[in-house]
Amino acid sequence: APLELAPGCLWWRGYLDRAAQKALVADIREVLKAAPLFSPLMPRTGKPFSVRMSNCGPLGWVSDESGYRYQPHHPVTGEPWPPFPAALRTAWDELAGAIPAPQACLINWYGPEARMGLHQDQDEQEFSAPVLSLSLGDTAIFRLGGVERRGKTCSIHLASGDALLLSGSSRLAFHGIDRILAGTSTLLSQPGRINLTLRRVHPAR
Ligand code: MD3
Ligand code: FE
Repeated sequence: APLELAPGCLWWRGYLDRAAQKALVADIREVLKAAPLFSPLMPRTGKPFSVRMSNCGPLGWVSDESGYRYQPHHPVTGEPWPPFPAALRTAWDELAGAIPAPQACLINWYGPEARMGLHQDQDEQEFSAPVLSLSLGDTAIFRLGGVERRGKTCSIHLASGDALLLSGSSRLAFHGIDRILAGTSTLLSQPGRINLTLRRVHPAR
């Protein structure tokens, strides 16, 4: 059974076993052959994020000097994003329940020094659908706050195989990755972490 970290924030530790984690990493490596990791740039400053990214599914999240958005093609190759691996749809169906299909899966690649500052996910037009996150590789120190930037926060260690579902009042909570604990997992052939976030971008009807 999951742990409820905050209203609407459910945490399944070890949701994927080691074999399922390995199979999913193999799926993601195939996706990345077709849609290579790119370095998104921050709007306005044009500074690169320390996290590299790619996507699969009909839509993908991108960022550059003109802003954040979802688009159907890779910003560098111009190719459509590869389809979702079947395992991602299975995880969505099991954990998010009988709700409209996800439209985007953002793939975040963290090297040992990468981090992600406290932010809200507000680039979707559908906030009533949950976001589902799956973690692979090295453990991350994840921080979850409230819907206001200055509110209290709590931290958990997100380990390889963990799933986190954000719905209800947690959907617009501030969150970030303070740091990666390099060397805590042997899943990937190098130090680092992959985070997958499955999202609905547009309302279903
Ligand atoms: C809480 N990713 O891609 S995953 C992101 O580990 C993002 O790469 C982090 O924040 C990562 O936007 C955190 C957990 C997560 C994902 C989406 C959320 C937590 C969230 C949306 C709302 C609230
Ligand atoms: Fe986020």
